Order: sequence, then C-alpha cells, then structure tokens
Amino acid sequence: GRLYLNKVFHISANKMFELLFTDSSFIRRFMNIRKITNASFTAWQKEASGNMKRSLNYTITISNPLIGKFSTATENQTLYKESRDGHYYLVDSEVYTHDVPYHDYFYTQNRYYIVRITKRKCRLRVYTDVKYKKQPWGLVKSFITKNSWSGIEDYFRQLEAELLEEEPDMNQGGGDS
Ligand code: YK8
Repeated sequence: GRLYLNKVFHISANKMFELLFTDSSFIRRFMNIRKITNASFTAWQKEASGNMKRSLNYTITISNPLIGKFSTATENQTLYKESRDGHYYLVDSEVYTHDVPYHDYFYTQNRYYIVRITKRKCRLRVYTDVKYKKQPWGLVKSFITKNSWSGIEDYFRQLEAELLEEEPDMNQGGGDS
C-alpha cells in the first residue's frame, strides 16, 4: 500500500469522522469541487460481526481523454468495531469504478485512520492499495496501477487542502490546545 495522507489537523477526532463519514456539508462541497455527482449514501448499519457498514454510489468525472469522461462508482465502507468514539476510528473503503476499461480486474482499497491527539487535534492517515480480482497481464497491470496512483494522489492532495480550510483561524485567539 501507499501512504497518501499523514497529517495532524486542528480538528477533533469526532469532528473529522463527521466531516468525512457522514452526509456532511463538507463532503457534499468537496464532491462538488471534484465533480462527483449523483451521490447517494446509505446510513451506517451494524453487522452481526459488530462492525458498521454503509455504501455510497456516485458518478465520478475523469479528466483522462483515453478513459472516458464519466464513470459510476460504488464505495463500500466498514467502520471497525475496534474504533472508539472520539478517540480512534478505523474505516476501510473499497471503491469500484464500474465504467472504466478493465473495471472487472481491480478495485481500490482506502484505509482511513483518525486518531485523537488532543481535544482539538487529530491525526488523519490514509493508506491506499490497488487490489486485483483477477490477474491481468503485466502491461495492463502497470497501466491500471499508473492511472490509479495519479488519480488517487490528486484526490487526497485536494482533500488535505480542503480539510485545512476547515481548521479554525489560529490568529483569532483560542490558543493551540
Ligand atoms: C473515493 C482509482 C482508479 C480510478 C481511475 C481509473 C482509471 C482506469 C485506468 C484504465 C479513474 C472517490 C480513480 C482515480 C477514480 C476516482 C477514485 C476515488 C478518488 C485505463 C486501466 C473516488 C476515493 C477514490 C478511490 C479510487 C479512485 C480511482 O472516495 O483512475
């Protein structure tokens, strides 16, 4: 896997979870910026295992002319039962892009860790892996991997920038706790 984001934010752990993993105005706005449309979310639901699950459906806009302009996508998220509200959250998210070339060969797995540091600070880490459902030949595999990394890198770079915008203004007082 690759580490795409590893940063401390002046945002509490539970606020970070809310921003990223509920139907928040932040994520709605971020999807708008990324030209992700037709989004629908299910509510978090507890499974027999004790983990929580939810799924998202949306249409992504792709800038690569070789691939096409749009693809529908499904994202299945698992909030692990080891998570501790306000302290530690672990979410795995599998993203399936249904309308890109070779879509039946791969999906993307994003692992999000949110860890409380202080009352008003948390660390967010995101690991990403491209997973293969069946083995394509080498050339196709490197094509998929290369196109995936660049798209994912761009997405998380912008997510980091938008999350920084959500931090309170440190020059307005309020200290640095
Ligand atoms: C989620 C990974 C690959 C995919 C794309 C596929 C190209 C296929 C190459 C062919 C378009 C929001 C990406 C980037 C689409 C966007 C996905 C997002 C950013 C020619 C072989 C969508 C996180 C996420 C994960 C995986 C990303 C796709 O929250 O290159």
